[in-house]
Amino acid sequence: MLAMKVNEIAERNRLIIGLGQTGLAVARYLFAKNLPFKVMDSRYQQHSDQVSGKEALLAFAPDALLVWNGDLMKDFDQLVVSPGVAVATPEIAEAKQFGIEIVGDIELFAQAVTIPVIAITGSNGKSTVTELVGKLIDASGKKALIGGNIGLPALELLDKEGDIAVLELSSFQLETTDSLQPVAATILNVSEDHLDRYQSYQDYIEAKKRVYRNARTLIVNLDDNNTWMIGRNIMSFGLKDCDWQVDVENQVIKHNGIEVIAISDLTLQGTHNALNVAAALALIDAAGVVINDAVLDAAKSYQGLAHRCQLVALIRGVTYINDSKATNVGATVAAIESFSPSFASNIILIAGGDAKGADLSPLKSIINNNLKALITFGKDGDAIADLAVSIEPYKVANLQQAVQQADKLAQAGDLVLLSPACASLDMFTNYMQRGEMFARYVEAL
Ligand code: UMA
Ligand code: ADP
Repeated sequence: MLAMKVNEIAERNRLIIGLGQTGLAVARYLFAKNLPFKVMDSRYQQHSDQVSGKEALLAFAPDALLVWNGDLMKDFDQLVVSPGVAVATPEIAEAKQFGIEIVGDIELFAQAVTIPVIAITGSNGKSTVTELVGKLIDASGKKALIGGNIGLPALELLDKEGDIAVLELSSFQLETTDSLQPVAATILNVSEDHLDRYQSYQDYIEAKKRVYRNARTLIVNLDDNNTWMIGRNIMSFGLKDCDWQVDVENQVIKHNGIEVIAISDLTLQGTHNALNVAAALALIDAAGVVINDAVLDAAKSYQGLAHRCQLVALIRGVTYINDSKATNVGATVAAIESFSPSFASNIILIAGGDAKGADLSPLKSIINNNLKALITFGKDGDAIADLAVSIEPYKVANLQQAVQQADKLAQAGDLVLLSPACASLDMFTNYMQRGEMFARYVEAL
């Protein structure tokens, strides 16, 4: 049982900040340990009911929820801050100045976990690689527990039986984590994201690099120097000659120069996904998992997650793909690059939403060289449309109109790709709702 800890978590006067999934998991964890805690959420200011976890919390801790109050924060020993709340929030920054310790849920997890941890971060591919690593470990005969930013708070893994914990970690979670000692840690790739939360791109990269602190083996992407850290125990993956290479010319994945998987045998599509498979194999290799035929078969048959380059329908010869999880420019570039060999210039891209302050210019050449048409919508849709010079962009008011416009333009053999390069939150609850709405509008055609 994971709950049999070596390091018993110390009793402190704790304040949980944020009552989403994370805050609730921290509260449940401390409650189960009989440790004191209170909770504040910035959305709970004037006794409003706008806080998702409120009812669930009050069911077991009726006095725990306090109204947001910066002065009161200074009465606690430790703030356990949810990833959705910036540590730079004035009240939290002030408490920190005052000497209050700031941690996150992953730090509490790190202090309690007793099984090896694989830690995965990066701008894109985290969830895919996390789930895949879990499946590969399971195929090897060991039991993986997956959690973190992928959607299951890490602390909830502590009650479960397993041999290796596989954590997807966001830059936000890494900012408040010090004690994690992964057996293997990776930054898969870095491209601009979350610049609404960071003062600079470099700050975002530095947050990601915290995953390597105390890691036994660092898994770096040889093609992306922002993922490197010099002078440590390193294993590499990438397109060039390295430990786990995606050899595009010969269409194989190689380990130390020897072919292990033909890319055509993978169910996942695109070079970016072949790199995800190479990274996953490197991670389990570094964690000491034996890579046998069952593991390689699991890699080949892995189908990927919904909303990531997912086939929605083939209607009158037109392929519709939902890549709603492309919430940054890097993901959209990867999607178009992976579909271009099959669809040449027959790609109709639907993009737009909240660009989170990112530099959109890396989309420019791909828009002008690889697309048949561009349809934009949402808060930063116009900024994307402005990048088009060799094609005339279509600016529409919403996703439904975008799908209808795509239908008017599409001919048999074309690909209609929803890959927004933006967050969905200006018009949808989340990327999943955006992807589901896309599928619904497509089905109605
Ligand atoms: N919020 C406030 N005030 C508060 C607390 C939250 O306004 O006091 C807002 C935040 O700004 C945010 C939302 O509420 O918009 C939820 O924030 P949260 O930290 O409470 O979210 P959780 O429900 O705990 O979910 C978090 C991660 N969310 C974020 O990092 C924003 C989830 O990642 C993660 O799955 C979950 O913990 C379990 O570990 C989601 C995410 O979008 C999928 N992550 C970002 C990404 O992948 O790009 C980093
Ligand atoms: P994350 O958890 O980092 O957001 P996901 O696996 O959920 O990553 O994929 C998010 C988006 O990034 C999807 O649009 C997906 O197609 C794309 N993607 C996945 N892997 C990569 C990669 N290695 N490089 C670039 N884009 C990728």
